[in-house]
Amino acid sequence: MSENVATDYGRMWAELGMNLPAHCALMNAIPTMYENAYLTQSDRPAGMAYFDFVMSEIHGLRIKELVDHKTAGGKVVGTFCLYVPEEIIRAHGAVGVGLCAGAEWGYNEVEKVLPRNTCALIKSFMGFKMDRVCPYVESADLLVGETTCDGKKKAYELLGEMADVYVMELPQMKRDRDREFWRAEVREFVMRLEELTGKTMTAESLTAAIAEVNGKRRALQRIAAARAADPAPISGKDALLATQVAFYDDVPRFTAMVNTIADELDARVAAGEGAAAKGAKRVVLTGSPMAIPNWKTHDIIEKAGGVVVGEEMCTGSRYYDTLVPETPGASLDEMIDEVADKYLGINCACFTPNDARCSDVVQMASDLGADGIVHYSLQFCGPYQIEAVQVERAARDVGVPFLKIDTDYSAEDVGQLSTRIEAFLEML
Ligand code: BJ8
Repeated sequence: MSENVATDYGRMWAELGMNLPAHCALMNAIPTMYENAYLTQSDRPAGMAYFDFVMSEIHGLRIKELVDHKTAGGKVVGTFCLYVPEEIIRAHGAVGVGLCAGAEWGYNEVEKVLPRNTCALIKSFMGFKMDRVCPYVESADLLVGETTCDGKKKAYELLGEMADVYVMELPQMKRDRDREFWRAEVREFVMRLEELTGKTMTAESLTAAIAEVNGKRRALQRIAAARAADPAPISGKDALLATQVAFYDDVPRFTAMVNTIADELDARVAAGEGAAAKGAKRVVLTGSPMAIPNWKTHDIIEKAGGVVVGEEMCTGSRYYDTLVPETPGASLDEMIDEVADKYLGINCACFTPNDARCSDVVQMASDLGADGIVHYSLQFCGPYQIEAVQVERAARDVGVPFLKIDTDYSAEDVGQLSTRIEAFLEML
C-alpha cells in the first residue's frame, strides 16, 4: 500500500493524523512476515483466501469502513482486553476493535517512558500510539482499558495523556461480591457509552448484539472442533489468524466467512484430508495472547513438523468458548448481568486463584488428542510466567509432556526456540 497522500488510503491515513513515513516502514514489514509464515504453507483450506485478502487490506479497506461508519455519525471503540464486553459496545451502535499490538514497534520512544523490562504487548501498544502508526488506534473515539496486570494499568495512565481513555475496574477474584462489583462496573460502562454515542441501549439492541457476537463465537468454535481430527484439517497458524481477525473485522461478514471455512474443514475431516501430515505431533499452546503479527511460536512449531491444534489463550479458546445466554423475555437488567457474568468467567492469570485455567488447558489437551502442551509467556509478564508453575503441575498430573517458553516479539530468539521446540517434538 502506498503512503502517497494522492492515493485514497494515503489521504485517509493523513486525515487520521498518522505518521506516514513510520507507517510506511511498518507496512513494508508486515507483508514479508505474512508471506514467510502463511504463504509458504501447503494444503491450506481454500477459504483462507479471505484472510489473505483481509491481511492485504489490514490498514486499508477495514479502516475505510470504520471511517465511513464515523462519517455517518457512528463511533469506534478500541479495546485491549477480553474482559471489555463487545456486546455492550455493539448494542450502542458503535464498532469495537481489538488493539492489542503484536509487533515490536517504536521501542526507542517507548523506552523513554516505560522500563525496558516491560512486556512486549504493553510496549507495542504504547509504541503504536506514540509513533502514530496504527489506524485502528487513530480512528478510535474512545480507548477502553482495564485493571488487569499492573503494567497495563500504569501504561493506560500514560496513554490517557495522548488519547481519550476509559478504564474499567476488573476485580481479581471471583467471589459473589466481586461479581456484584463487576456487574456495577459494566453498568458504568453502559453509561460511558451512552455519553459517547448519544444512544440508549435497549433490550432489543442488546439482544441483537448478543446474537451477533454469539454467532461469531459459534463459528470459531466450529473451527476449533474440527482441529480434533488427525490429520488436522487446518494449520494452527491459520486458526490463530481467524481468531486474531475476529477482534476487528465486520462481525456478520466474518461469521459468514468462518462458517464457510468450517464447512470446508468438516468436508476435509470426512475425506481424511489435512493441512498437516497424519500423525504429526500435536501441540496445545497456552499463555499470553498473540496479537497480529505475532505468529512466531506457531510458525516455529509447524515448520518443525508439529501442528498446533488448540490455543488456550485470549487469541484462542478464551475468546470463543463461552457465550452470553440468549434468554427469551429477559429484561435489559438481566441481560446486562448475564453479559457481565460471562466475561467474569474468563480465566486470565491476573485472577487469583485461577485454577480453572489449569483444568481448561488439560481438558483441551485431552479433547484434541494433544501430544504435548507448550506454555507461552511474554517476558516480564509476571502473571503468566508464574502461573506456568501450576499449569506445568496440572499437565504432569495427567501425564502430558510440557514445555515452557518465555519470549518477546523480536526474531532474536528464533534459533534458540527452534532448537528447544524441535527437541520437544522429537521427545513426544
Ligand atoms: S484477559 S491475558 S488480554 S489481561 S502479557 S499486558 S497480562 S504483562 S495481556 Fe491480557 Fe486481558 Fe488477561 Fe487476556 Fe500484562 Fe502479561 Fe503483558 Fe498481558
